[in-house]
Amino acid sequence: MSEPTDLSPSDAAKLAASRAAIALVEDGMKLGLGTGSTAVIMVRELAARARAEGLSLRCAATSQATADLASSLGLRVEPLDQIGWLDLTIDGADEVDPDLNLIKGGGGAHLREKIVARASDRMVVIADPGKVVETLGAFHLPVEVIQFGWQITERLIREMLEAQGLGQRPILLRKRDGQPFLTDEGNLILDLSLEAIPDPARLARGFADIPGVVEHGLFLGICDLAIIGKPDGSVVEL
Ligand code: ABF
Repeated sequence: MSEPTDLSPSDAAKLAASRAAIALVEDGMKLGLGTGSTAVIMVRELAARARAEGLSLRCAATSQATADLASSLGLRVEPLDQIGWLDLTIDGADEVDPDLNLIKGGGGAHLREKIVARASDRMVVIADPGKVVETLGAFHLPVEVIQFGWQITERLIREMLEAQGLGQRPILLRKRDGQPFLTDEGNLILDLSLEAIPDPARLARGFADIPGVVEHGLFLGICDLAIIGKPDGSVVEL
């Protein structure tokens, strides 16, 4: 793989994490490919390694954007159901805590990301040091909701947060170019500014009781390994 020049410290860290994760890939593997800027770097590196070593890989993508990128680089991308169970998924995250719990969904792809991650023997997160936190919640928590009755769903979320002592926090309907952002599944996203999530498992159970919630960005007990890259090219594993 050629050495990129002029990388920002953050991109150098993402590259280091990507390369360490890609070292886990073996010929014949079925892979889940994440979404986001770290995943873009990882997919580029993966494609370069697959080309250089003639690896035979089958990939399921967590978003249309990743599917398009991976295909354009020569990786074999197939529908998840066609591949079946995956050996390894490599994805980015918005926050990682010391127990490997995550917030994901800043890119709006957490529904597919969670399905793909749960369909994998191993889920590895790649991130730069800015993603590591003691307590989840400084990053907004994305909640994907169906369009039908979304304002009722928002109200039920507010009531649930209130009941859990997390009330009175801003909830924003995500927009892009002034229009409601639609996920790959055609749903809306509500971004919750919670500041801190003292009991992520309790919050996840709260979302499970609200019918219009399709999926939230808390990934609890799903990640097996987090590889944190540093700008100097080294990595730390959590
Ligand atoms: C996806 O991309 C997400 O779930 C997460 O929100 C985001 C991380 O993006 P980046 O790598 O650009 O920080 O994996």
